[in-house]
Amino acid sequence: KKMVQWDPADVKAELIKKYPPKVARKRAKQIMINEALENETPEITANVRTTPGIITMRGCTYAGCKGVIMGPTRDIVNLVHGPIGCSFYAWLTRRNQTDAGPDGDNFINYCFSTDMQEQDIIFGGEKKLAAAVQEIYDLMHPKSIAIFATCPVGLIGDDIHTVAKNMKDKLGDCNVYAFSCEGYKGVSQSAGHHIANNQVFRHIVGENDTPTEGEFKINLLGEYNIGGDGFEIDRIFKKCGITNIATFSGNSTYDQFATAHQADLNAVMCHRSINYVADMLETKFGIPWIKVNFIGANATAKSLRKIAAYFEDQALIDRVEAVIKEEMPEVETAVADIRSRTEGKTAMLFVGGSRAHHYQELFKEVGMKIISAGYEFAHRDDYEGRQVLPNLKVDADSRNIEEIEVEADATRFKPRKTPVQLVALEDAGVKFKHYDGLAPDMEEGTLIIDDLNQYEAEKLVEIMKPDIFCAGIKEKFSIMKLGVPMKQLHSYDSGGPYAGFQGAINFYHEIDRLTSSKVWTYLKAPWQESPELTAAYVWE
Ligand code: CFN
Ligand code: HCA
Repeated sequence: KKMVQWDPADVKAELIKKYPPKVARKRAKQIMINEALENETPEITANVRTTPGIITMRGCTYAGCKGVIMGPTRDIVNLVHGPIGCSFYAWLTRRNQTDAGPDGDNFINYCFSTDMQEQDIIFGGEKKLAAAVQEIYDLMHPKSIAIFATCPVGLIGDDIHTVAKNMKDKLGDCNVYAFSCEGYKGVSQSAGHHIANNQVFRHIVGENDTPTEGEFKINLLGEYNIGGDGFEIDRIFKKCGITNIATFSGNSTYDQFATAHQADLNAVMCHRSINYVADMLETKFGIPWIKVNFIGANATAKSLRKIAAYFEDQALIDRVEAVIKEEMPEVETAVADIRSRTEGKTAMLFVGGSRAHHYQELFKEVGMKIISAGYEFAHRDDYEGRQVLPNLKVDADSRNIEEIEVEADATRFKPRKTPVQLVALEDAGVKFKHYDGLAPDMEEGTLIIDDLNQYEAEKLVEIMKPDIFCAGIKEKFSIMKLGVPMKQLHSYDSGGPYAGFQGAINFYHEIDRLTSSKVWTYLKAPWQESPELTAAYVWE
């Protein structure tokens, strides 16, 4: 096995060498060499605009709102108001699975769009939108219709919220609401999460007071059932006797959201995408939240124990221990089988806003090292592992939330605080939530890179030669062409589930298969086989 040693400072210098000075200065702040973890969290710039011209890995605000948060709901009809491309290219791309049972509504396979044309852009699209809502109602009779604006709608100023309200009044038994989630609204998907969370809370949560059954009632926040992850987590909850009232939003229903205020505890899986709902549920309904992670077998066991500990019920604590004891032997057998092949191998993870962190657990369980990782759009708190509670103003009697800033401020935590100062602030009454962050969990000397782009991804792989690179579909083939195995951690390629105990076993086997395959050694570019072709292929 090769042992390439690099100086992280050299790698960083190499990554930004080609940029114009201004761009290089900006990128330098988003590339961090991890350091002094116990005493101080190193600083990284995050959640800022991508420099035009750079091919970012990010998606848009509409992707975050419609695709990520609302997409996985199964009985709410998601209607996209905009040109058909916005809808078509987002149609069934996220592998969020559903199971509606024999009688449940499931609209997930459909693609609903107002198909705006030039004439709608010129004369306005509100009438067309109202007609589309009526058509959906007549055809499907859903409990609820959600409307999503794409870029042109914001530019021409269609009042989608008034259309939604009028249609809700007209239809009577169908809750209709709208999301101003035009793609350009923020610097990434992240603004879309925020817009979605606010509207779900304002229009749905608390709408249904029919009592829910169950002794230990929780909501699972920030789990989107990609590749069936949510099914595996629900299987484990059920075994433990924990009732999951609502998952936000994998395989979820309108009524799950509407009854979510009846839970005793919120377990937050992907903090980045859903922290807003967690905070609002705490502020308005007094439901506390804890951070969990079901990616990794040990992380799963730890999260179950955390939930059980919250309820302080001995029978539940014992049951959770029994479930862990029953599930772990199969996990341990799988690790013992493959660890001899995976031990010491290296991985890079560049994904969204939480998986670049959560998946490190799974790699560590099979003895692999993470040499570089980063988020596409996370905020500084996700890197650093703490959150300042937003100053939410929720009116106790009505559902009015004073809009909190949609565009989070990258300078929110400046001047930087050391943990000692943070504790002092807490003592002084400033409320913080602490949870694991990516930087404190990574080793010293590793490279943490925010909003990695196509150019840097290839450079990084060329220099550091990881045994596996994890990212999304846009990166997949350029990395494979470099002869490095690539695993998609968004869609899981065609695999999954990877959450929970069974998911962990699936993932170990997948990583073993990818990193132990000899196929990569057969892959040679034409200019590597015939150096005389170099001039024709490599032009730099
Ligand atoms: S399922 Fe989640 S786990 S919701 Fe978020 S931050 Fe995206 S769609 Mo892609 S895979 Fe990714 Fe996370 Fe949370 Fe998914 S890491 S980028 S917006 N994400
Ligand atoms: C999105 C969704 C995405 C994209 C995945 C990818 C997802 O950001 O619009 O780039 O492979 O998980 O489906 O993050």
